[in-house]
Amino acid sequence: MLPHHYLSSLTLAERLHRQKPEVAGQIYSPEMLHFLRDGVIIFPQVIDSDLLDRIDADLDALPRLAQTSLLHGMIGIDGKVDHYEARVLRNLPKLGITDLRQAGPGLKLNDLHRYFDSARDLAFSEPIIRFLDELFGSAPALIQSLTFWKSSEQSLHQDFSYVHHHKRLGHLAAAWIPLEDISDQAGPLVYYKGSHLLEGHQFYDWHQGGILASRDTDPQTAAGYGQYLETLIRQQGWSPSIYLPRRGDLLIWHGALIHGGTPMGDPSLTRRSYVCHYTAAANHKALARHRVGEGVDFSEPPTLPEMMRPRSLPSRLVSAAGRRMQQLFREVRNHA
Ligand SMILES: O=C(O)CCC(=O)C(=O)O
Repeated sequence: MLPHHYLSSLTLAERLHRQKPEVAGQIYSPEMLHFLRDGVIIFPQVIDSDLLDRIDADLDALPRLAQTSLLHGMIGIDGKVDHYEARVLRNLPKLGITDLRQAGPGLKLNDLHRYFDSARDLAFSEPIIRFLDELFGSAPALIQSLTFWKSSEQSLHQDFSYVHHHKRLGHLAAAWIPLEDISDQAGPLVYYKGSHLLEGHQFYDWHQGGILASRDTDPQTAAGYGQYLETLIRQQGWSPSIYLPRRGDLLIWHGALIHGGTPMGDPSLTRRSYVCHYTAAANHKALARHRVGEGVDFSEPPTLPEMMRPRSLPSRLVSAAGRRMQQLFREVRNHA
């Protein structure tokens, strides 16, 4: 995937904003124009407090890790090497972590929206979906959700290099939802306004001009990325913004905005947050299997006529057919 693939896959809103700002100015909301300029927008106090209470209750009810359950066996985790080597929540005690609150920075619970209605409702809450619908020009689709107890302490990066399981890379945005008021000592989110407006020559070369990171990237190239972004930031004169939200606020960032998690000043502080990445529905991998060219076909694969399905046959015929099949199978095997 080369820079021009990314640039030609940008949303119509962004392409218009880059090429014909006066036209974009007549079509899009002031919030969208702000986002297209800065690569980020903050909506103060828009997340429903009942919804936040519901997710709090679900997270509190995640029993201590020592009392594992099937759910814990399924909830994937990610983050620093020791975390993602544990893979699922149930394995954390092997690392000496028996309570999520004891885990150091970087632990992410993956895709809690698959297990908790509260997390799904939060990912699809109205202020997020309304805004992304305008950005993508069609319904947004959730790619992944991440739940953090503490800072990610994640180094500076742009999401499009890492989150790329969708069809048009330029259709990518994320929501950062604080689950509590965030202290400046808790390792808050940092970002650089305007850093999403990359030109073709400003992309990091991960491999032969390619713009995507992979687990196979050689360590030297991976290490060079952070340095590259630091240099770009210095050259462009972009300055850092630190996000210190209150519970109820919402931040949406562009998939190319440079951002990261700052180091924790006080390691005992939590920084509970819920982060969701989205693309447009038509680009989502789950929908991709229904794509036919630029169209969508939801028809089910053809099935056997009802009367030919085994369950509609009288059971003695089914078992007779089964016995005959086994016999044939034995004959073929003996013959071979
Ligand atoms: O919340 C953070 O510290 C960073 C999250 C992040 O970078 C991401 O999910 O892409």
